[in-house]
Amino acid sequence: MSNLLYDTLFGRHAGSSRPFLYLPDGKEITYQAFLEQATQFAHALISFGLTTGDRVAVQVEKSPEALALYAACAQAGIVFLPLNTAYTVEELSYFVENSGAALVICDDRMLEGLRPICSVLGARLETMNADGTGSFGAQSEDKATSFDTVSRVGGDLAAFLYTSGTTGRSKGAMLTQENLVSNARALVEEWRFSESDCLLHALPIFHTHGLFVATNVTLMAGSSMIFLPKFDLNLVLKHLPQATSMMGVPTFYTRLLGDDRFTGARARHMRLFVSGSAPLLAETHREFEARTGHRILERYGMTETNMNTSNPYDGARKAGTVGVPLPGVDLIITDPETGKELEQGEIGQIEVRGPNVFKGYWQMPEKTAAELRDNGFFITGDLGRIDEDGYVQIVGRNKDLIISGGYNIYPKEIELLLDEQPGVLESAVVGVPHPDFGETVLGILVADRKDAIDLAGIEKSVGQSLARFKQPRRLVLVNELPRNTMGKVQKNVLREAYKDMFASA
Ligand code: MLC
Ligand code: AMP
Repeated sequence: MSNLLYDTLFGRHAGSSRPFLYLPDGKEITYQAFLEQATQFAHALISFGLTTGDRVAVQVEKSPEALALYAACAQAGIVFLPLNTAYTVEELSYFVENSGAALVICDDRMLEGLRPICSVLGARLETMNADGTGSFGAQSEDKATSFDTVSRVGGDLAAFLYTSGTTGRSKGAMLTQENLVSNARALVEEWRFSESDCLLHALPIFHTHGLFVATNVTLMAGSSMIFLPKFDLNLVLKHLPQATSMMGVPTFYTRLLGDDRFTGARARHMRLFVSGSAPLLAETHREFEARTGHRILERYGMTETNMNTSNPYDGARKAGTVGVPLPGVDLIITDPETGKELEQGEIGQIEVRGPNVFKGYWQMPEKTAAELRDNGFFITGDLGRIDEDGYVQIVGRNKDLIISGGYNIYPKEIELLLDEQPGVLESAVVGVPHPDFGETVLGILVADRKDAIDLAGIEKSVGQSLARFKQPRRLVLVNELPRNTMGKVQKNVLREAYKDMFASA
């Protein structure tokens, strides 16, 4: 049976004794061993009664087994739904319910919290821990290592990735097999990946960057990865000499530059450093080149579209730009009011079209229609311009979004929660510059003057509901929020007023 995603990324390596993953404890996993485990997992999924198109929600630590689950879903025609390990039970409940997941796989530490929700929603619950142990693996051990791959074509769904929205409700971006395969193919060519590459992988695998960029590129090229559980500076420095390439968010690069052990000698042998998910400061770009002789290759993408543009491998890598559209991707700049295409050089909203663009938001036809035009262009919500050489510059966002260390945070979700807290009349959440995370979350509160306001209590309560990375790093009390004549909160005024708050954090 043919299955575009499985055959192209995984099945082609059947029987290969080449290394796929190098783990920090010295263990090596060959492509063949990886695929055998994935196949056993595919059998387990089917034995639970899951069928083509069912969703599997997965909140597990980064591990080879977690990756094998992705392969298993591809092979069994099941939609893979990875979730940030920082999400609280409250946050997870929404994803499980909204996606209608038939199976939830979590770490032991989340089991008790998720049990009641899964029971109400009728979802099966299994566990998988960072070391691969857990009920899911235990039920897969005795399964066969061959499997009749479920037939799937390019337009069929491969994965859901949830992305927050300006209304505070997350949307499930439906990604097809063709979205993933076409993008991996383009990136392998553009970035010249081959079997001789070894990628230092320190990103999480529940987002586009670590899963569909880093991992899919490796699989497509048949190269290998040094698979670190997370970005740990010591481990990254230790393993860099064995790698040929690395992909990261800007925080990875500023952290490396902040460490004297990251010398030119340690990086010189590398072939490629890629940055994305958040703006890379031109200053970081220059400092990196001065230290290592390498120009970081910056690219631009998003959950709904995978990668859209990239600086060239061979040509000029321009600091402060995200390069040119990838082959097959159309990118235009339009007037946010009229939607009309603007002249080259003018600033407007970035729209993209191509085989990389998702199918829409799960069960949200109005939101899909608002962002995905009939002619196939997706309105990214980013503001930019195209320079005289055809390079795209991102100059801002047309959406109220904070990007902290590469994670997207929608202020609305946090404001809704802050507004519910005792003593709070209203709130505004803004992103302010942060030396490590690029931007960080600041909560500005107005007291209702009826109840006493307890900032520590609010922090605690918010901490129970929201993942740590979304929690305001600080709460500030003000008499009133600045508003324009229409009564709209002037977030730009707040951002300006507090821009130096974390300058020396
Ligand atoms: C962790 N914390 C964060 C955070 N990550 N806070 C704000 N922003 C973040 N990004 C919190 C933790 O809860 C903890 O809180 C403290 O910071 C330290 O936790 P840690 O586990 O030690 O994490 P740390 O090493 O600091 O993590 C930072 C990071 C990580 C930058 C290494 O966030 C990361 O790997 N980011 C990559 C995100 C990513 O993959 N994005 C791609 C999205 S896809 P406390 O209280 O203990 O301090 C996409 C499309 C595209 O955008 O174009 O790629
Ligand atoms: P996400 O929804 O998590 O996939 O994040 C996508 C958003 O990250 C984009 O819409 C951009 O705002 C931002 N982004 C990704 N890559 C870059 C980049 N290289 N420079 C600036 N912003 C970026």
